[in-house]
Amino acid sequence: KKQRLQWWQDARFGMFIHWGLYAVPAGEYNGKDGGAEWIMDTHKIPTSEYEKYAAQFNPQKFNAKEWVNIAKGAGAKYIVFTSKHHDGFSMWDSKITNYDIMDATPFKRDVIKELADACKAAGIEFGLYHSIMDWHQPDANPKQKTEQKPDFSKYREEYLKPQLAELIKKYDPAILWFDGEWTPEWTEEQGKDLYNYLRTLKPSLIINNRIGKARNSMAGMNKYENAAGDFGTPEQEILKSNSKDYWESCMTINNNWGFVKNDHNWKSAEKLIDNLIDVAAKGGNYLLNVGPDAQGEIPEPSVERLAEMGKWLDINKQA
Ligand code: FUL
Repeated sequence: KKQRLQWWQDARFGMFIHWGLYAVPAGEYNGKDGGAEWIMDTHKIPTSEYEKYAAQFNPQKFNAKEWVNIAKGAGAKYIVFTSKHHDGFSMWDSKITNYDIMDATPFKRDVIKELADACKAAGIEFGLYHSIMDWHQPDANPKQKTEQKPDFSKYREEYLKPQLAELIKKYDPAILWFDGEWTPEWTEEQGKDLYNYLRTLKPSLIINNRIGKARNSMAGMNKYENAAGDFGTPEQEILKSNSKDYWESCMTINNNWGFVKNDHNWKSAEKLIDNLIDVAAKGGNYLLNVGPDAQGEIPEPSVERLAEMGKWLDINKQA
């Protein structure tokens, strides 16, 4: 494990990207504020209603090279991009569903392919965030009011796993970053099985602890030993002291992960640099998030701050 995780630990700094259909409503539904990537749940938007955002998703300004340059300029050594968030929408050309960027949007470009290629060209490692919980798949959704009883094992075997195999085969990600593991049907045993399965598909894969059930809430480190996954995932917080376990703090630059047009609460560049130093000093990684808008652009305040972080890192490399 030490050898497998070496590059990741040395990297120290990554850029998280939350991008999906939720960039279209941008934190507002029927004149009411609230919810970013959670907007479907926040406003209890019915599936058939939420699906309509796909027809509006046409980010003409999307440019994978530009995003990767922003990450590289910031000093980030890897990117983690949302292949599928809780809303269930697939951001790549998936053969397993039509609820994806190629079949359901007028954009019809495989952004994961473009990002994976751009990362490769730039020498940046590429990772994918993938939600186990899925509000769109009837079989994954215990609350879904359909005639048929949801069959979670069907979702797991015939949808979740084939999609992950597809992602590995097509885009060769270095990291899989799971989430939504708290969905009630998911168990530690299923997490371990999935972990083993994915590592047989790609032995060098690095996988976070949210593939299993050991995460201790937002503090993110494991509640018990021998849990599934390779590293802990504190969310919006930094460990109080060094840990013998591998860990990565993920954090937003403003208040939200997904794009919210009224969220202007940007952390200062000083604060972000401070956080990076704090995390690195305690042996962790810092995964800093951006939420591109519906046009495909990373908000300018994020771009500015990331550039300042890069400048600071450059100066201190030479010192
Ligand atoms: C959380 C998710 O529910 C958020 O939407 C976000 O993706 C964050 C990184 O993880 O648990």
